[in-house]
Amino acid sequence: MTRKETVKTSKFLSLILRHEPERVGLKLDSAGWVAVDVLLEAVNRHGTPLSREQPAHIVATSEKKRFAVSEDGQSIRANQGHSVEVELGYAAATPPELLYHGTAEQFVEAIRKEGLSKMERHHVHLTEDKAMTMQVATRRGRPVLLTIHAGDMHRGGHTFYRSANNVWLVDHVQPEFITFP
Ligand code: HQG
Repeated sequence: MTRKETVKTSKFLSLILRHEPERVGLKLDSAGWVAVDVLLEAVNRHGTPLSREQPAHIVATSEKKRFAVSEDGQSIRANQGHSVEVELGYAAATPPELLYHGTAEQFVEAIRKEGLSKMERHHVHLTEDKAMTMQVATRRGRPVLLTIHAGDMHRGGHTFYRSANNVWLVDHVQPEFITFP
Protein backbone atom coordinates (compact mmCIF):
# COMPACT_ATOMS: atom_id res chain seq x y z
CA MET A 1 0.00 0.00 0.00
CA THR A 2 1.24 3.52 -0.73
CA ARG A 3 1.27 6.02 2.14
CA LYS A 4 -1.61 7.89 0.52
CA GLU A 5 -3.72 4.73 0.38
CA THR A 6 -2.86 3.92 4.00
CA VAL A 7 -3.96 7.38 5.18
CA LYS A 8 -7.19 7.18 3.20
CA THR A 9 -8.02 3.72 4.55
CA SER A 10 -7.10 4.76 8.09
CA LYS A 11 -9.49 7.73 7.87
CA PHE A 12 -12.22 5.48 6.56
CA LEU A 13 -11.67 2.98 9.37
CA SER A 14 -11.77 5.86 11.90
CA LEU A 15 -15.12 6.93 10.48
CA ILE A 16 -16.56 3.40 10.68
CA LEU A 17 -15.04 2.36 14.02
CA ARG A 18 -15.58 5.65 15.89
CA HIS A 19 -18.54 7.44 14.40
CA GLU A 20 -20.69 5.80 11.74
CA PRO A 21 -20.58 1.99 11.73
CA GLU A 22 -24.13 2.03 10.34
CA ARG A 23 -22.78 3.65 7.17
CA VAL A 24 -21.68 0.14 6.10
CA GLY A 25 -24.43 -1.67 8.04
CA LEU A 26 -22.19 -2.62 10.98
CA LYS A 27 -22.82 -2.73 14.71
CA LEU A 28 -19.90 -2.52 17.14
CA ASP A 29 -20.10 -4.51 20.35
CA SER A 30 -20.44 -2.66 23.68
CA ALA A 31 -16.66 -2.21 23.92
CA GLY A 32 -16.30 -1.02 20.34
CA TRP A 33 -15.00 -4.28 18.82
CA VAL A 34 -16.01 -5.80 15.51
CA ALA A 35 -14.76 -9.03 13.93
CA VAL A 36 -12.26 -8.29 11.16
CA ASP A 37 -14.06 -10.75 8.84
CA VAL A 38 -17.38 -9.01 9.41
CA LEU A 39 -15.78 -5.59 8.91
CA LEU A 40 -14.16 -6.64 5.63
CA GLU A 41 -17.36 -8.17 4.34
CA ALA A 42 -19.43 -5.08 5.24
CA VAL A 43 -16.96 -2.58 3.84
CA ASN A 44 -16.51 -4.48 0.58
CA ARG A 45 -20.26 -4.91 0.21
CA HIS A 46 -20.61 -1.13 0.49
CA GLY A 47 -18.17 -0.50 -2.31
CA THR A 48 -14.94 0.37 -0.52
CA PRO A 49 -12.56 -2.40 -1.44
CA LEU A 50 -10.44 -3.41 1.54
CA SER A 51 -8.12 -6.38 1.45
CA ARG A 52 -7.54 -8.78 4.34
CA GLU A 53 -4.04 -7.32 4.80
CA GLN A 54 -5.04 -3.66 4.99
CA PRO A 55 -6.48 -3.47 8.54
CA ALA A 56 -3.53 -5.43 9.94
CA HIS A 57 -1.10 -3.19 8.07
CA ILE A 58 -2.76 -0.08 9.46
CA VAL A 59 -2.82 -1.39 13.03
CA ALA A 60 0.86 -2.25 12.77
CA THR A 61 2.08 0.94 11.12
CA SER A 62 -0.19 3.66 12.54
CA GLU A 63 2.13 6.02 14.37
CA LYS A 64 -0.71 7.13 16.60
CA LYS A 65 -1.87 3.55 17.24
CA ARG A 66 -5.44 4.52 16.52
CA PHE A 67 -6.64 0.90 16.34
CA ALA A 68 -6.13 -2.27 18.34
CA VAL A 69 -6.52 -5.93 17.45
CA SER A 70 -8.00 -8.21 20.12
CA GLU A 71 -5.86 -10.80 21.90
CA ASP A 72 -7.25 -13.62 19.77
CA GLY A 73 -6.50 -11.63 16.63
CA GLN A 74 -10.10 -11.84 15.43
CA SER A 75 -11.45 -8.36 16.17
CA ILE A 76 -10.50 -4.72 15.75
CA ARG A 77 -11.52 -1.48 17.48
CA ALA A 78 -10.53 2.18 17.71
CA ASN A 79 -8.52 2.94 20.85
CA GLN A 80 -10.27 6.27 21.48
CA GLY A 81 -12.10 9.12 19.81
CA HIS A 82 -15.59 7.60 19.52
CA SER A 83 -18.82 9.47 19.18
CA VAL A 84 -20.91 6.26 19.15
CA GLU A 85 -21.82 4.78 22.54
CA VAL A 86 -19.02 2.44 23.69
CA GLU A 87 -17.50 1.45 27.02
CA LEU A 88 -13.78 1.07 26.34
CA GLY A 89 -13.05 -0.27 29.82
CA TYR A 90 -9.90 1.73 30.54
CA ALA A 91 -8.88 1.85 34.21
CA ALA A 92 -8.56 5.19 35.99
CA ALA A 93 -4.92 6.35 36.08
CA THR A 94 -2.77 9.07 37.64
CA PRO A 95 -1.78 11.63 35.01
CA PRO A 96 1.53 13.48 34.79
CA GLU A 97 1.58 16.96 36.38
CA LEU A 98 1.10 18.72 33.03
CA LEU A 99 -0.75 17.67 29.91
CA TYR A 100 -1.48 19.58 26.69
CA HIS A 101 -4.38 20.26 24.38
CA GLY A 102 -4.01 21.95 21.01
CA THR A 103 -7.02 23.99 20.00
CA ALA A 104 -7.74 26.61 17.35
CA GLU A 105 -7.65 30.34 17.96
CA GLN A 106 -11.36 30.85 17.30
CA PHE A 107 -12.28 28.52 20.21
CA VAL A 108 -10.08 30.19 22.83
CA GLU A 109 -12.60 32.75 24.01
CA ALA A 110 -15.25 30.10 24.67
CA ILE A 111 -12.70 27.84 26.38
CA ARG A 112 -11.68 30.71 28.70
CA LYS A 113 -15.29 30.91 29.85
CA GLU A 114 -16.47 27.28 29.80
CA GLY A 115 -13.28 25.29 29.93
CA LEU A 116 -12.62 22.36 27.61
CA SER A 117 -15.70 20.32 26.71
CA LYS A 118 -15.87 16.93 25.07
CA MET A 119 -18.00 18.22 22.19
CA GLU A 120 -19.08 15.27 19.99
CA ARG A 121 -16.75 12.73 21.65
CA HIS A 122 -16.97 10.89 24.97
CA HIS A 123 -14.04 12.70 26.57
CA VAL A 124 -11.76 15.68 26.31
CA HIS A 125 -8.49 14.43 24.79
CA LEU A 126 -5.21 15.49 26.41
CA THR A 127 -1.67 14.40 25.64
CA GLU A 128 1.97 14.64 26.68
CA ASP A 129 2.91 15.13 23.02
CA LYS A 130 2.87 18.87 22.28
CA ALA A 131 3.92 18.54 18.64
CA MET A 132 1.20 16.00 17.90
CA THR A 133 -1.63 17.96 19.52
CA MET A 134 -0.54 21.15 17.72
CA GLN A 135 -0.57 19.21 14.45
CA VAL A 136 -4.15 18.07 15.18
CA ALA A 137 -5.15 21.66 16.04
CA THR A 138 -4.05 22.93 12.62
CA ARG A 139 -6.96 20.92 11.18
CA ARG A 140 -9.30 23.53 12.65
CA GLY A 141 -7.48 26.86 12.40
CA ARG A 142 -4.51 28.69 13.83
CA PRO A 143 -3.23 26.33 16.53
CA VAL A 144 -3.00 27.39 20.18
CA LEU A 145 -1.34 25.24 22.82
CA LEU A 146 -3.15 24.98 26.15
CA THR A 147 -1.32 23.66 29.21
CA ILE A 148 -3.51 21.60 31.52
CA HIS A 149 -2.70 21.27 35.20
CA ALA A 150 -3.62 17.61 35.27
CA GLY A 151 -1.94 16.88 38.61
CA ASP A 152 -4.01 19.57 40.33
CA MET A 153 -7.17 18.29 38.67
CA HIS A 154 -6.45 14.73 39.75
CA ARG A 155 -5.78 15.78 43.35
CA GLY A 156 -9.02 17.75 43.14
CA GLY A 157 -10.93 14.54 42.43
CA HIS A 158 -11.16 14.48 38.63
CA THR A 159 -10.89 11.02 37.09
CA PHE A 160 -8.39 10.46 34.27
CA TYR A 161 -8.19 7.49 31.90
CA ARG A 162 -5.33 6.62 29.58
CA SER A 163 -6.17 4.94 26.28
CA ALA A 164 -4.11 2.10 24.83
CA ASN A 165 -2.38 4.67 22.61
CA ASN A 166 -1.52 7.08 25.42
CA VAL A 167 -4.27 9.62 24.97
CA TRP A 168 -5.42 10.99 28.34
CA LEU A 169 -9.18 11.20 28.67
CA VAL A 170 -11.24 13.37 31.06
CA ASP A 171 -14.80 14.50 31.27
CA HIS A 172 -14.21 18.25 31.32
CA VAL A 173 -11.43 20.74 32.13
CA GLN A 174 -12.45 23.84 34.06
CA PRO A 175 -10.79 27.12 33.01
CA GLU A 176 -8.86 27.43 36.29
CA PHE A 177 -6.83 24.34 35.36
CA ILE A 178 -5.78 25.78 31.98
CA THR A 179 -2.82 28.04 31.25
CA PHE A 180 -3.34 29.99 28.03
CA PRO A 181 -0.32 31.22 26.04
C1 HQG B 1 -12.61 22.42 20.91
C2 HQG B 1 -6.83 13.30 17.14
C3 HQG B 1 -15.32 25.71 21.92
C4 HQG B 1 -11.37 21.57 21.06
C5 HQG B 1 -6.13 13.80 18.40
C6 HQG B 1 -11.25 20.98 19.67
C7 HQG B 1 -7.16 13.64 19.47
C8 HQG B 1 -14.08 23.82 22.32
C9 HQG B 1 -12.70 20.81 19.24
C10 HQG B 1 -8.46 13.48 18.73
C11 HQG B 1 -14.49 23.82 23.68
C12 HQG B 1 -13.19 19.38 19.39
C13 HQG B 1 -9.47 14.49 19.16
C14 HQG B 1 -15.36 24.85 24.11
C15 HQG B 1 -13.18 22.14 23.37
N1 HQG B 1 -15.74 25.76 23.20
N2 HQG B 1 -14.49 24.75 21.45
N3 HQG B 1 -15.79 24.94 25.37
N4 HQG B 1 -13.93 22.76 24.29
N5 HQG B 1 -13.26 22.77 22.18
O1 HQG B 1 -11.88 16.60 17.21
O2 HQG B 1 -9.11 16.95 20.94
O3 HQG B 1 -5.87 11.83 14.64
O4 HQG B 1 -13.55 16.43 19.12
O5 HQG B 1 -10.24 22.34 21.42
O6 HQG B 1 -4.95 13.09 18.64
O7 HQG B 1 -9.21 18.25 18.72
O8 HQG B 1 -8.30 11.54 15.12
O9 HQG B 1 -11.18 16.91 19.65
O10 HQG B 1 -10.61 21.85 18.78
O11 HQG B 1 -6.93 12.55 20.30
O12 HQG B 1 -6.66 9.81 15.87
O13 HQG B 1 -13.47 21.64 20.11
O14 HQG B 1 -8.17 13.63 17.36
O15 HQG B 1 -6.68 11.93 17.00
O16 HQG B 1 -12.55 18.62 18.40
O17 HQG B 1 -9.13 15.80 18.72
P1 HQG B 1 -12.35 17.07 18.54
P2 HQG B 1 -9.59 17.06 19.53
P3 HQG B 1 -6.89 11.22 15.57
